[in-house]
Amino acid sequence: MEQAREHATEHATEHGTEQATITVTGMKCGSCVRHVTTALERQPGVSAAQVSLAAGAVTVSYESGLTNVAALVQSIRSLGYGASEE
Ligand SMILES: [Cu+2]
Repeated sequence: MEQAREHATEHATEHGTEQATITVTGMKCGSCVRHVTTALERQPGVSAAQVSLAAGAVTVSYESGLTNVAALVQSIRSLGYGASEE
């Protein structure tokens, strides 16, 4: 996974880095924020995930050639939180 992320970062200009905001429900504390952040940052192609507990949303920077919003939403749902694209 780490290699995939480095690769994604290297070629970000080649393929294009995109940003998406995903609404997340069910996060209650800083531990939830860390769970969601870590899960997203482990996804291939994701360079950054910024979770806002107050807003109930996460802004994800990802490489469009390696992942997509549906996969990111699914990775959050697999943790047990609600997620939908804004
Ligand atoms: Cu929590």
